[in-house]
This record gives sequence, C-alpha cells and structure tokens, in this order.
Amino acid sequence: MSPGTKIESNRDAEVDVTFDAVVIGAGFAGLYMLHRLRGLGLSTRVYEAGGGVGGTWYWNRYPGARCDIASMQYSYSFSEELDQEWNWSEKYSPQPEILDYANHVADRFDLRPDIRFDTRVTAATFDEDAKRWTVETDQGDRVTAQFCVMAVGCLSAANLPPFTDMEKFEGPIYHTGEWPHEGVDFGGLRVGVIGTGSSAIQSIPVIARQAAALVVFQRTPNYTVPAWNEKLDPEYVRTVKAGYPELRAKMRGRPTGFYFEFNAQPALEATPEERERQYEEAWARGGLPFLGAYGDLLFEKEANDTIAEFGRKKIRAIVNDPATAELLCPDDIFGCKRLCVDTGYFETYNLPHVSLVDISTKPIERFTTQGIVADGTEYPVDVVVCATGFAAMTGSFDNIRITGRNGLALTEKWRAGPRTYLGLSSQGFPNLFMITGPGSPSVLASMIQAIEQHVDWMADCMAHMRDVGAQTIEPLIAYEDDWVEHVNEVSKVSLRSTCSSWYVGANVPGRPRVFMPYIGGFPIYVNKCNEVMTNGFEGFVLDGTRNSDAAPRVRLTEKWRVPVDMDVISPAAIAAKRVPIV
Ligand code: N01
Repeated sequence: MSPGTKIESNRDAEVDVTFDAVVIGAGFAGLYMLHRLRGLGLSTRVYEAGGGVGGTWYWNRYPGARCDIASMQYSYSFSEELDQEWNWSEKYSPQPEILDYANHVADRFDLRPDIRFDTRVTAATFDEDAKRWTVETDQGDRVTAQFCVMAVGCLSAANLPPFTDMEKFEGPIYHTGEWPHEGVDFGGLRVGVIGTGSSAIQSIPVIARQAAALVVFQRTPNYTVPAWNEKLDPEYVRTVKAGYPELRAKMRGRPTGFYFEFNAQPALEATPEERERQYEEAWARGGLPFLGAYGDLLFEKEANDTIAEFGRKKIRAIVNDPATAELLCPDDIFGCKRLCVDTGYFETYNLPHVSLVDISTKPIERFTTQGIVADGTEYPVDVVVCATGFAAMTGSFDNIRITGRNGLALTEKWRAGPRTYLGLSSQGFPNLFMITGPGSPSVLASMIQAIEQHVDWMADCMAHMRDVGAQTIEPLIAYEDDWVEHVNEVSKVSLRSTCSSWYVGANVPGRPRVFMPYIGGFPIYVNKCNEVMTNGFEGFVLDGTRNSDAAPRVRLTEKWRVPVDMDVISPAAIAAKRVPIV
C-alpha cells in the first residue's frame, strides 16, 4: 500500500462498543501505543483524522519537508529487527521516506486492523460512575474505554491567521501543515509565502526553483544553520547498525534525547579568535548541533550575543543585497525560537525573481482577489502558502471537547496554561494519558525518543493497574502543582523562556504565555519518571486497588533509566548553566 492511501470509507459507526483503551492519533505515538497495548492483551481502538498513519509526516507534505534530527537517530528503538532491516538514504530524511517508515511499521506489526482512519475524535467524556471514558467521533462512533490516550501530537493544530478579506482571494491558499496529497505545481506561478519559520525556510528554496516569482512576507527573521544534507554512505550505515544499542543508550543520556558532539566550555571564557574557530567548525558540521559549540549559549545573554553575531555575519556574507541581508538578520537571542536547519535558504534571496517584504511593523493589511496588501502596496500573487505554524502543544487538545470529573472541561482547567503532572496526565482527568504532553521534554527532545519513553511508562503503568486491580489512576493536585512550578522555574534558567515563540504560546494571539515543554533535560526527566514508578506511583492515586503490595513492574520503563556513570547531564550542570540544549 502506498503511503497516505485511504483504506477506510463508508464503514459503519461503532456505537456502544467497549474497549480497554482508545488511542487518539496514529502518528508515531499512536502506533507504538497500539503495539504496546496489544502486547498487554488490551483491546484497543485507534481513531485517526487522516487517511493514513504517520501524523506530522502524513500532513506536512510541503516541498522540502525533512527532519532536522539525523536519520540514524530519528526512528523507534523498541525493535532491534526493525533497526536492522530499515535503511535511511540521506543524512536528514525527507518527509516521504519518514512516511514510508511509518507505513512500514504499521504493516510490519500489523497495526492497521485496529485503526479507524478518516475519523476525527470530537469529544471524550469521563463517566464517574462507570469510571470509563466515552469517546465520540465525527463519523458517529460512540465507544467507551477504561483508558483514553492522547497521541495527538505537539505541532498538529494548524494556525491559519484570519487575514482580512482572505476569502476574496481567487487563487488557492495552502497551509504547510495541511498540504494537498497530490502536491502543488508552482510552475509559471507567482507565489506568496507568509512566514519564515522552519516550514517556510525549508519550502522557500524549493518553491523558488519552480515559481515564476516568489514574494516572502516576513514578520520576524529567523536564525538558520545549513543542514549539509547528503546521501548516507552504506559503510557508515553498517557501522551505526552494528552499534545501535550503544548509540541509543548515548542518545538517552543527552538533554535532547539525541546524540552529537558538544563542547560544555563557556563561550565567554574563550578568546574571540577561539570562538570564531569553534563557530566555523560547528557551522561546517551544520544542523542543530551548531548550538553545541559552547555550553552557556542558551543561558548567558553575553555568550549568546557572540553566536548571534556570527549568525548575522554568515547572512551578510551569503545575501548579495545589503538591504535584504539586514532584513534577514534577526536581532534576538540565537536559538531562542526553535533553530531552523536549511538547504540554500539565504542563497534563495539572491535569485532575481525572489523578494522579501518586511511586515514586522505593519502587518499584512488584507487580501485582494489577486494578491496581498502590505504597507499600502499590493503584491500580485496567484497562490498563497501560509507557513504560519501551529497552536503548539495544547492546540490539538483544545480541538477535542475533553470533560473530566465533575464536568470539568480541560480547556477550562488549562485556561491560564496547561497543568499536568510530568506531562503524563492532569488531575481531574483519571486514566487520560498524554503522550509528550505539556510539562514533558517533548519538543525539546528528539520526538520519537520522547514518545517511546512515555508509551513505555504508560504501558507499565497499565500493566501494574491490572496487577493490583486498580480502576483509575490520577495525579494528586499537590504533586501536579509542584511539577508545574518546577517546569516554570527550570524554564527561567534558559534564555528560551524570554522570547515570543510557540514554546510559550506567543505565536497565536490570545493564548496564555507559559513555557510549555520541560527544559530540564531528557535524562533528568526520565529518571524522575522511573523514580515515581518505582516508588509505587508516587504522586498518583490508584483507585480501587485490591492488591496494594504488588510492586510495579518496570520492565519497559527500566530500559530508559540512564546509568549514573554515563555521560549524563546532571541537575548540577544545569544549575551551573553548562548544558547545550538545542
Ligand atoms: O511554524 P513557526 P513552522 N502574520 O511557528 C509567521 C517544527 N518543524 O511550521 O515569528 C504574519 O515556527 C511567524 O512569524 P513570527 C519545528 O519545531 C520542524 O515553521 O511569529 N506572519 C513565523 O515566521 C518548528 O519550530 C521541521 O513573528 C505570521 C511563521 O509564520 C515548528 O515545527 C520542519 C503570522 C511560523 O513559524 C513550527 O514550524 C518544520 C501572521 N499573522 C517544522 N502568524 C523540521 O524537522 C504567524 N506568522 C526541520
């Protein structure tokens, strides 16, 4: 079956059917959760809004879409056979290959029969008497389950700003996160791209190669580092595969959940000449590890100024027109927003048919039938691409009516920002699990690593609940409050909390400003999760427990424990501000 093929249509709605678990989403989180639940013998239904598996990689089919984590690390680690049989072709995988991988996993582990595609969950409601969740979909399904698992993704609710008179525009308007499956032929067309985040920076060079004219509307310039993408050498692939378990262990010891060489020394203790050499070497390696040039770059503004100036120097060296180069130079913290990784982005502005429009002080005024008006000038375009990002972390939760105990709506509880215990669940919503939920490392770690660790913890938790006869698990409010406070406190250590990024919800008007992911580092977080489990689910209430003496079975969770003698980033290192977090 080719990726994205629709396999479900005209099915009968499932009404009054009961499952042990319902999983919402069939991206990498939902697929692995289903696999684990099956292993526990739990009956499971997965509902997926898309026509196929893959989540992010199913929807984000825009030209140039590719991963910014090295291919050999951006994959599941749960199956040694899967590791050995799958072959990545490039240093950074293109979207179609990652989608192929998701489809391969779905087929290899025979996951499709339990997934209902083209089905969007509309509501999940906790029934206190039955201690079960009722889940409803836009296809008329109404099923109940003991567990409801949110596998909805962190960057999956598209943000399409309501530009004035948008509906009057006569050409097509696309969002990068909801790209048409048949692709878009820009040949001979005048294209307008709104936004200069990761999606824009990846797609602009590719669109420019096809379009007759390209106008980029930029609200905030972004730092980006070259990917230096290349075909993978088969010999390198063989070497990595021979030592995959060791590589996976090294990845788990890193704050980001992926492995790269870094220099923990402070930039401010190096001479300007040493720094220049170090930055040049890191630039030559490229990608997100560029931020590993020094350990204090995201902690000390003065240190960050040095790498920011290096970044601007590169832009000025690449872009021929000085005025355009200046517009492209960010003046904020380097790496404060998610660092972008590109192939030929700044070079694109040297092409005669590409232009940049600064909308930083005067936003887009309106659309017309044939173009976009900014600062009184109409820019004629045939097609508009909105690379305007996502309502991150909580957007996909907001899109489902989730109601917990006492009729409490999750949107209401999270009105001032998400509140969770360990990013795993939220008080008042028993048995509702959140894979890579707000308050966990999630988007600050390599996503597949973060997903697997959460799923393994949840599967062990459910196995334990079965062992002891518990009907529900729910965090205690005091532990949840402490965790939320800790997540906030840790975020203040990093310069990342200071700018208006999607990490803090600032990219979408009206959202509360809260630093949502946990920035304390993946291994510290993992060890905390393990400790909570081995301490008998400390901070959680297990209701209905019959056999409270049974020790938690930490089979899967144990895999994630980071040995103390490893290259672990300790809390002391974070306190000393010597940790490259990318
Ligand atoms: O979204 P973004 P994205 N008028 O929010 C602009 C991951 N990802 O889809 O900066 C005009 O970063 C907005 O301007 P500003 C990755 O984690 C990974 O690009 O808010 N402009 C910004 O320029 C990434 O960080 C990969 O001032 C408006 C842009 O739109 C995350 O997804 C690839 C506007 C949105 O940028 C999101 O990236 C792609 C308005 N009203 C994405 N509203 C890789 O793995 C927004 N903008 C490589």
